[in-house]
Amino acid sequence: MSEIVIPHDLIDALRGAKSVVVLTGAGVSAESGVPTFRDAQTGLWAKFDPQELATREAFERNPKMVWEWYAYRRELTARAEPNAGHYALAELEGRASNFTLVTQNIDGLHQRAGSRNMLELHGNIHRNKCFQEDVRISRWIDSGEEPPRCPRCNSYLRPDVVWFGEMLPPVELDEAFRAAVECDVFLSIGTSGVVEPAASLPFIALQKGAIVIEVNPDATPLSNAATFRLAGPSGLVMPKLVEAVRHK
Ligand code: BJW
Repeated sequence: MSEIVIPHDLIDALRGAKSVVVLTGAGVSAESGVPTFRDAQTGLWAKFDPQELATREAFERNPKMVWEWYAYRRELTARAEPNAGHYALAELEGRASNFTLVTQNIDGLHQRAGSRNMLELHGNIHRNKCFQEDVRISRWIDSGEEPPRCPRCNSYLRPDVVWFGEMLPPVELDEAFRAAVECDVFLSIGTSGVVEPAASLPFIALQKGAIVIEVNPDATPLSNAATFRLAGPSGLVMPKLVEAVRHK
């Protein structure tokens, strides 16, 4: 990989920004050993398409299989540690006057790295809710059945994540759109940019005149439109970028 050079104009924009928004995706956790969503699944799950497991219909058809897929990923993310990219973002939050981290990730690694002003658009794998009533449930009786049953209505429990065809949490979504409209610098990091409505956020920021920076080793639908593209892994690029903002 060629050396990543951070342009001076980009550093100046970040240092002068009154409001910074960062959108993250699964690529940010790749260097923590969490597979990205669209990467080939590993081991037992290699033969399943994740896009066909992350739906209400899949859960209705085979609740035990979908629950076990999430149990496997919950354990994987619980064992993972935040990487240099997560820590760089937590530091950037401390340096920017008005900073919003919008994440599509459900793994909780940003929080563990110290990020605070965060919006989780697709939920969190470490929480559960009732499939029927959609209320969060944190305790239940473990009868050994999988999925476990809701202690209120006896329906199945499911992970508190957003599946295809489901609405995103409205408060977080509104706040993310408002932040994208108002920011002067927007970073899109480690996301393929194919899942709506999150994929629209950098384009809204661009339309409103923000500087948009993409960090991703691979090209995405945003790459040609972005003001700056840093083609490399976030665990390498983000510490460099924050270092450059720290001392110019
Ligand atoms: C690195 C790296 C390194 C690797 N460093 N980078 C408008 C048009 C068309 C369709 C729709 C639309 N509006 C809504 C839809 C339908 C649908 C949708 O968008 N479908 C598209 C796939 C076509 N959206 C929805 O259904 C959403 N709901 C909704 O809009 O409700 C209203 C509505 C419903 C129905 C119809 C119309 C309106 C809900 C979306 C929920 C997404 N949920 C998931 C699963 C969460 C739980 C789980 O994990 O199991 O969220 S899907 C999955 O994709 C997950 C992710 O958060 C999300 C985004 O993926 P992400 O993070 O970008 O990961 P990858 O794997 O795609 O990419 C990784 C990237 O990292 C790559 O680019 C790598 O290069 C890069 N990378 N290493 C930096 N080291």
